[in-house]
Amino acid sequence: MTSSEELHKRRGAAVARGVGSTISSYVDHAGGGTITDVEGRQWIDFAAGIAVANVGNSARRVVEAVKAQVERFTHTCFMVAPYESYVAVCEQLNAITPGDFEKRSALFNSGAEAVENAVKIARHATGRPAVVVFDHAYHGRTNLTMALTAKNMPYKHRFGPFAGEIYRVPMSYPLRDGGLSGAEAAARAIEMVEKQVGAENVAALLIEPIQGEGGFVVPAAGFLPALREWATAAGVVFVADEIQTGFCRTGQWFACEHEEVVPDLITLAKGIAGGLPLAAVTGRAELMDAVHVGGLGGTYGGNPIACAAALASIETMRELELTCAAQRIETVMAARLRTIAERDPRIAEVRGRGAMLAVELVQPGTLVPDPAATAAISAACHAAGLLTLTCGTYGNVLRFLPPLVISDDELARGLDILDAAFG
Ligand code: PLZ
Repeated sequence: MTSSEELHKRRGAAVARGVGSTISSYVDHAGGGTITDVEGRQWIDFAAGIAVANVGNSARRVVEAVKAQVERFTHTCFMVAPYESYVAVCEQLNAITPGDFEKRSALFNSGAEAVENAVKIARHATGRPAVVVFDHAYHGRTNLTMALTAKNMPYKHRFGPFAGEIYRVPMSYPLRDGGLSGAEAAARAIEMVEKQVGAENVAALLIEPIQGEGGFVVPAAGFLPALREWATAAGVVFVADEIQTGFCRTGQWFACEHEEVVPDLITLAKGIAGGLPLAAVTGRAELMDAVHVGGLGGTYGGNPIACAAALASIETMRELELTCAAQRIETVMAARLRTIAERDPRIAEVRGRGAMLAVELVQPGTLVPDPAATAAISAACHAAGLLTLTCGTYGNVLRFLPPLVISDDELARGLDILDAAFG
C-alpha cells in the first residue's frame, strides 16, 4: 500500500493548498471509536469527522442500506423523478425535531447549503431582508454563509465582497462577557437589533444553540429562550443551526431541547446520514410552504444513497439510544477534564454538553487566550494516537467530539492520552 509520506507528496502536487488537514497520515479504515492509517497506526477518534460520524464509521445498518440502494438506483434527481426515501427522511425529520406543529422539510447536500436555504425561506416568507447573527458564529464557507460566519482567518480572508443585510450582535459567552445572565445578554443583543436594524426589517435570527467552530460556547441559561420570545413577538423567524449539535450529539436529539426552545426552522447536516453528504431545513409548514413550486432544490439534494444512509442512521440512533450514549460520554469525559483543569491553570473553563465538550486555554490567572499551548497539546495528542480538534475565535479551545458509539475502553484510552498531553 502507498505510504502516508508518498501520498502526502502526491497531494502536494495535486491538491489545492487551501484545503488543509489536521493530521498528515492517510486513512485506511475507521469504525467504532478509532481511525487506522495506511501504515496500520491507530488513532482514538475524538473528532468524528467534525461531529459527523455520530453512529460511527461504516455503521452496520448504514453500510447495508447504502449497498442496497446503490444496487437499485444511484440518482434520478428528486426534482425530475421522485422516490420514497426522500419523503421518508422528511417524515423522520419532521417527527424528531422540536415542535409539535405541522412541519415540512427540504433536503440539500451540505450544511452551508441548508443555511443558505433557511435564509431564502425566511426572507421569502416574511418579505423582510435582514438576518441577525452572533459573534463567534460559524455557518459555512459559501458566499452568503461566509457573511454569516464571524471569523476572518481562515474562512473569509480576501474572499469578499460578502452578501449584504447581515447584522452581527454579541453572543452570550459566560467566560468572557463579565458574567452577564442569559436574560441580560439577550437584552443587549435585542437592543442592538432594534436600534440598528429595526425588528420589522428582520427576516431571521440565526443561532447555533451551542457554537461549534466558534469555540463550543454554551450561552448562559435563559439566553436562547429570551431570543425565542423576542422573535415570536417581532415576527422574526427563529432559525437554529443544529448542524454540529444535532442528532444526539449533546445528549438530546437537538441542543435546543436542553432549554425547551422550539425553533421555527432548523438547519441540519453532519450527523444526519452516517457520513454521507446530506443536509436539511426542517420547520413550520407555513414558512416552508410559502416558497413557490420550483423555488427550492438542487441536482443532488436528497440523493437516494444519502437518504438511505440517513434512514439507517436515524434508526441506529434510536436502536442504540445514542442520546443516552452521549450523556454517558459526558459523565466520564467531563469528570476527567475537570480533574485535569484542577491541576492545570491554563484551563480557564471546561464546558459543553453531552459528547460535545471542550476546554478553553488561557495564560494562567488571566483571560488572555493561549492558542500556542492549545496547538501544542493538540499536536501532542496526535503524536500519541488521539485525534483532537481545536476551535474558537482565538484558536484556544480544544474540543472533543467522539463518535457516540465509542467503547468505554477507547474513551478511557483517549482520555489517558489527553491527560498525559497536558503534562
Ligand atoms: N453550521 C454550525 O458547524 C460546519 C466546518 C469545517 P458544511 N462545521 C465544520 C470547515 O472548516 O469547513 C458547519 C457548522 C455549523 C454550518 C456548517 C457548514 O456545514 O457541511 O461544512 O457546509
